[in-house]
Amino acid sequence: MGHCATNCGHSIVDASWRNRHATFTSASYHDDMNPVLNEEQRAFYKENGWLLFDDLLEVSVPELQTEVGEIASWDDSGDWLRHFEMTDFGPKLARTENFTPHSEPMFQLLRGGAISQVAGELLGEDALLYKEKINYKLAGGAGFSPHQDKPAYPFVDNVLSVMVAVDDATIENGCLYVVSGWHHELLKQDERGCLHPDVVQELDWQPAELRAGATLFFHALTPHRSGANVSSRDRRALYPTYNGVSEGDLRDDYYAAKLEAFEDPASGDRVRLSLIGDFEGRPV
Ligand SMILES: O=C(O)CCC(=O)C(=O)O
Repeated sequence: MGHCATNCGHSIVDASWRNRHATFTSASYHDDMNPVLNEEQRAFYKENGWLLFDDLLEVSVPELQTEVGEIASWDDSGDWLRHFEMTDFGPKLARTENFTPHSEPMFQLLRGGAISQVAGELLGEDALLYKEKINYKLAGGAGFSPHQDKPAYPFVDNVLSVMVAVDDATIENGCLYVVSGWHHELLKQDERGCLHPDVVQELDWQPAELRAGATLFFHALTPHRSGANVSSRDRRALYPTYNGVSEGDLRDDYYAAKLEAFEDPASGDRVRLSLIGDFEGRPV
């Protein structure tokens, strides 16, 4: 996954083992002079609320998978967040958040590369990394109820979500389903902050089966959902979220708000991963 800036010959993956507790703090912005998107791609996103790239990443799929495996092995000794779910096969890791300050490969991939460049072009201004998560959806892992992301993102309006497929995502292992062209307003919600059943049944849900390494950009108002992983293969996915620079760097505010909300332990049949109740997994 690239090499050290000093050109010392060590891969950054190796360096990240040594620097696990180092923090990476600077942000980088997009390059106005060298846009990635053409007019057709911009128009497609504007009309549909999503845009897919098969081959945008600067890293190979094995490199991406190695770093995600490394992050999954972290314990609770840092300020990253880990969430677990109960499955028919026992407790499993469901999500890690706030890992770019501790993973140089992820820091470079999500804050300085083509993903943040395209995010900036779609936002219409420089993109700041608002938050990042890995949803593991290991074999037996639960799905996500139909929702729009926007209600889960306080403090920001010009915001978009991205999914990077770490493993192939299929209908059987719980790929996303998205609705095209419904990204212009907040739709009617239920008591969990997810889409109301009346709305859900009206929408045209299309599966987004993605090859590992594919990158899907989608508007924070684009309705989406996903099924459980009923296969025997894991379906890991990386989700960075970006906001426009004019709203400021609100990452610390977001994580403070999340920690405060999570001080009140959730009760009921669902484990909480987010500021809305979209995750259908069971508490451990
Ligand atoms: O990873 C998935 O299956 C869906 C995730 C999702 O919709 C979310 O985290 O908001």
